[in-house]
Amino acid sequence: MGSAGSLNRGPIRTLILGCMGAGKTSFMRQMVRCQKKSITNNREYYLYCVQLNLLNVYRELRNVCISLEIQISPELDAAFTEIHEYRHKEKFPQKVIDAISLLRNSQLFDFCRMRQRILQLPQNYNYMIQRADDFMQADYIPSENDIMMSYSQTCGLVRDKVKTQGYDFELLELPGHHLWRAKWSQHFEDPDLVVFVIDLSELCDPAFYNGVLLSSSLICTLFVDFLLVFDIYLKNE
Ligand SMILES: Nc1nc2c(ncn2[C@@H]2O[C@H](COP(=O)(O)OP(=O)(O)OP(=O)(O)O)[C@@H](O)[C@H]2O)c(=O)[nH]1
Ligand SMILES: [Mg+2]
Repeated sequence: MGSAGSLNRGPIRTLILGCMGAGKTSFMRQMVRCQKKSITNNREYYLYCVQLNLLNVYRELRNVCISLEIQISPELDAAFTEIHEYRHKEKFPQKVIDAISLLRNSQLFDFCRMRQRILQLPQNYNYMIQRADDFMQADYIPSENDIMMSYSQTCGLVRDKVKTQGYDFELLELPGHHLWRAKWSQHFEDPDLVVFVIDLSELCDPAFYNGVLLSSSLICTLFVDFLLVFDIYLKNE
């Protein structure tokens, strides 16, 4: 980085790339946390996002049960339907709380794990289930960790400035959705630093548990695409 980030050179312009859900926003939040110890003064604004992550775990669990041919009792099936049809408002009604509690206390997760070690559930599902009771409290306000562990897709450009380890950084996250990936190359002109975030669990799951070659994974394809675009950009410079 040389003297980038010093008073003379201005902040280190950092472009953060990677596929959807790879951890770009989490990376930015970690950087902010390094500096300020807190990622937001408005934790209550993240209530909907955190609760939606919890609902999504149970919406996906139903699909997992179906694909693994796990028997679902009529009672549990009714609970899934309740969650599936619920139009999310920030205060969960009692019937949704009951449905979540019923499913959480059922053995469905264990049955699924017995059939398949890595489940096709949101990667934060363990955390969400463990914290479910708190999320359902009427006076619940998300903690910093709850926000860090929740996922919501970034739309548009997200910028932040942080100072850490004596350097100033100007962070720019570009969303990983394919519509945005086409625009990545437009931003290569600017940065001093490019951070490409890869979700190692996605690389590890197929490699260690299914024996699938890494070269066939979406992430590898995406990373190669990224290198090609970057290479073309450098050659045009
Ligand atoms: N287990 C684990 N989960 C993580 C870690 N870092 C991030 N996550 C989770 O991975 C998800 C990543 O979400 P984001 O950081 O919002 O993903 P993103 O790359 O910004 O995705 P888009 O904005 O959609 O392009 C969140 O659910 C995080 O909780 C980690 O170190 N360990
Ligand atoms: Mg993001």
